[in-house]
Amino acid sequence: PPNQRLIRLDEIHEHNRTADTYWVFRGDKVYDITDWVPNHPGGEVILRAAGGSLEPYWNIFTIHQKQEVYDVLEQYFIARIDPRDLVDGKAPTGQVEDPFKYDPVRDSALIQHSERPCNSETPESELRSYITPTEKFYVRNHLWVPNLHEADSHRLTIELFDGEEVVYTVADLRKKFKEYSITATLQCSGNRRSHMTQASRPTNGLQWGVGAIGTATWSGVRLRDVLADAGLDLQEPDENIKHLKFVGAEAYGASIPIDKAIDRHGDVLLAFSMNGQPLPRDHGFPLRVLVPGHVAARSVKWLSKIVISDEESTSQWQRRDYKCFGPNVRASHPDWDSAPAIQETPVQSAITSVRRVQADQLLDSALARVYGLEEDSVVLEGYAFAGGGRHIVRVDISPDRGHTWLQAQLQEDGAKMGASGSPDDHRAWAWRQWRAAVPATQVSGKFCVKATDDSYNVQPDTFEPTYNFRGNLANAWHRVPSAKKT
Ligand code: MTE
Ligand code: MO
Repeated sequence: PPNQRLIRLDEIHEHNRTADTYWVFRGDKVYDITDWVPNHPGGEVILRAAGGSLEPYWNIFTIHQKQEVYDVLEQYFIARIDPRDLVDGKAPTGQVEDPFKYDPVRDSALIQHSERPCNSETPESELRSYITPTEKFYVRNHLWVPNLHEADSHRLTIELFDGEEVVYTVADLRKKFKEYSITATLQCSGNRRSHMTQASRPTNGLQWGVGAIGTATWSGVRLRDVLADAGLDLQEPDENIKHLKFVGAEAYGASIPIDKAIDRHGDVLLAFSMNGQPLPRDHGFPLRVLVPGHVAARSVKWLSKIVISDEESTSQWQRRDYKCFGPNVRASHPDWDSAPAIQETPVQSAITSVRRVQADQLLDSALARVYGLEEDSVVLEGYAFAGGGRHIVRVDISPDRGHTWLQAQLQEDGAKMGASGSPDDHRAWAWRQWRAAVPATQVSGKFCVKATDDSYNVQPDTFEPTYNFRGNLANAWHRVPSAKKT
């Protein structure tokens, strides 16, 4: 039978990532995974295992240790390993380099949800400044931080629709194109997921609080300028071009619709600095995409390749994880393709501080005047953010679980104008900070906050109607116990 073919380890090693066909082994079985690579939900990271054993990687990415994955692998079985190369019936797996070994040291003030990969949120105290301090900006890594240390020589490849490739170094980008700055909020799709879980049912994913969001001034070159230079006709792009795929150096990938990428008011940047400094390694050094108004998952860090395409990125982060299904849909049976990938995000708000202030200490007299306060009061602070460039027009606060409401004071809009440079085109790419105060005697039960954007989109009052098993886009009213002190 054909399955009796035996292969020596040396021959397997030759089918590594530099070869035309990729082989891997597990136990004493050999698989030719060449045809699987384009379909691998985690992208080309799978090539790290080519020519050797899958097992060390599956020990790092334990998500693979399930029947569904074993079944996929079995389809690519080609042979067994020659018994001369086996010890106790298995081939030696060898040592692999720890991919996390180049991860940077992080600020100890960040609230860590996982270490490898690093997922850490901004503490509430740091969410109250308009620009989030760079070292306190939340970090959301699906994999490791790639070992990139040279900014100038880092290469970005742009694959045009006909397959032709144009390469720019970061130094080329700086030299050739005008630099723009935009102030934009990045919000993870999972921000406030823990609130959905607590109010409704369990969700898959990191249980973020209010801090998987932050605002920075990003500088770089306009993506549309670079695309035009590379050869894309911005006025009349080929009608089959639908998406722009972004590939990160560590293997993460995502895409955005071509319209957003080439919109002169879309302000999509290839950014190399954050708050006036080179991007920190955790935030994409030396180059990241910044897609303002869209879920942060599309702002691909450590950008190494852009593909002009007729289809979305095939990564799991485009085709699976960042989608919302109905409240009834179970994690085990989603029809992944039935829901669109999240791009622009819905309106969001959160309370980041609740402070009781004595009548004689109403330090902020402006706030006391606005609200006519003369007695002991509670001062609330927070943020509100609308996706898609929509402005926040109002933030409502309830001191009594939603029975009565008052309007918060929106703090100054500290955003620099969009990359288009005209104040008339100023899209709201960044959050608004807000403050409110209520007499302590009016407080009963929980505080609630909800925001309204300039399309009159509002937040749902409870989580149940928008519950989804992935816990994405958790934006129901934020409720905070009135007893809580910050
Ligand atoms: N880009 C790469 N290359 N790898 C990643 O893991 N995570 C995405 C996005 N871009 C990610 C990435 C997600 S889900 C989010 S929320 C943001 O980066 C987080 O950006 P930050 O870590 O700079 O806050
Ligand atoms: Mo995210």
